[in-house]
Amino acid sequence: MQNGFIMFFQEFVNKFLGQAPLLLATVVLIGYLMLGKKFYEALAGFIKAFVGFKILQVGTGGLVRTFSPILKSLTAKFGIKAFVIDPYFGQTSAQEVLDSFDSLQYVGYVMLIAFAWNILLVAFRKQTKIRSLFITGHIMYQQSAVLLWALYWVLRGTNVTVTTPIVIVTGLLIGTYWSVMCNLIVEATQEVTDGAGFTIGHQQMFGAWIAYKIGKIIGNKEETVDNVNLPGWLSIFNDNIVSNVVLMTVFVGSIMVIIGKEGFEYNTGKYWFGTYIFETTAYFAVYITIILTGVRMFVAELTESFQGISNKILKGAVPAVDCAVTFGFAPNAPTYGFIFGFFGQMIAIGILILMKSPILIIAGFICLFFDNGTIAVFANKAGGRRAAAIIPFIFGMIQVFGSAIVLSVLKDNPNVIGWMGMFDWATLWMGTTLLTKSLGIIVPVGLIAGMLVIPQLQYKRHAKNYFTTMREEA
Ligand code: ASC
Repeated sequence: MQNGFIMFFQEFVNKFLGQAPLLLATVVLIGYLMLGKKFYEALAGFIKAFVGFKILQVGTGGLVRTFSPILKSLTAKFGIKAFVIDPYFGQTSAQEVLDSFDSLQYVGYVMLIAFAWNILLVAFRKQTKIRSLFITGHIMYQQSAVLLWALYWVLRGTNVTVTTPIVIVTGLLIGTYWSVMCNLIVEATQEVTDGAGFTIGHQQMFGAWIAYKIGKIIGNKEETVDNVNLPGWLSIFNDNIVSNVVLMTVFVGSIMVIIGKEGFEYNTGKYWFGTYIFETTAYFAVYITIILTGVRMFVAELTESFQGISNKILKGAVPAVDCAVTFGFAPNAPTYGFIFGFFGQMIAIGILILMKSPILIIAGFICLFFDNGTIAVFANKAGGRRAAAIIPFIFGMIQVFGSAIVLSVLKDNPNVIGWMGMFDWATLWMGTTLLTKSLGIIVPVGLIAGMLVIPQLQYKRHAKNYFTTMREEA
């Protein structure tokens, strides 16, 4: 009986709460019901949120499928054995390592503890000053898995199953990170989206906040990437589909040329190498358009229905959603981020090769595009084109070096094929993992307490607008 219940619970966690579209659609459903909508209206919201999220996933999946083989061929061509910095390579490593010690199921518990902790911190927001609830389901699962793997590995690192204290501490730590960091970026996101009422719940919240702060210093916000009114024929670049395709054909196309025809499997009866390159790189714009369509669809539902939840249990809470949602507010910025972050990463990888580093890093598309794309959106808002170029360039280098450092303590397991690479994971979580290895579980425990101070400081600075407009100016 008891076993049956535990099994059902595990099934529910894995096959429901661990499934981002279902989790989000359910949040929408509950929100609409709380708003007092008719059941069939709530159900319609559930369906649109689910389908919107699935469309988003078709877009992200398509991007990965298009670009992964190119990056892989690059590796194959130059005979490099290395780790990929991409969230799905990080997640795969985490799942395989944990599974080899029969501990994969604990990821679900970590996620539940973290989510419950986030809800609790928002419920007591008068005291905690935390206003935002992290609801990016697929990221919640991914981060729970990767952090559990990293902490477990440096704390135990032997063939024993994960212990309860590690599960609880990991859950509270990742939950604190969600709560504090998506709350930290509320004001900046409001500026970026002109008061759309949500915040970012992703992998570079700390990074986007830094980019926004530095952007103000190094650039001019008036010279935004989207205000580039190019002369004459160049005006075709004002259209983000056109500029995406042109830029991708030049950048990714050059890589494909360097790799050479033999590096790709394509139908030579149907394509010349040139048309194959053009079609492949044009898919970039195709998938971006799909992503934006999906995002708009589910975010529309989420934003409306979330008011239901926040009005009832979490009045005034701000939903924290996928970073791609900000892309629509500065359509050229992600391209800037991608290109300059790419240069930064390539230089850093070159330095690793020159230094004969035992760990080589391979660039991953998600990290290049979504991480630096988001960084560029925030940098652009605060400091325009200059910031949107310089900051992703530097962050690209940090992503490579930080990931190489953390992999130096995690690599000694055959299941490890990569690391997240995203900014917060190359900085904050890199440091936490290394410090935990030398000082023990006291580090994550101390970090929970330390991070909770941040919203208090934030509140002191913006007390007047903190719970109302959440904008920088009154
Ligand atoms: C990630 C991840 C994805 C993408 C997506 C971007 O970190 O795991 O699938 O970024 O969330 O929209």
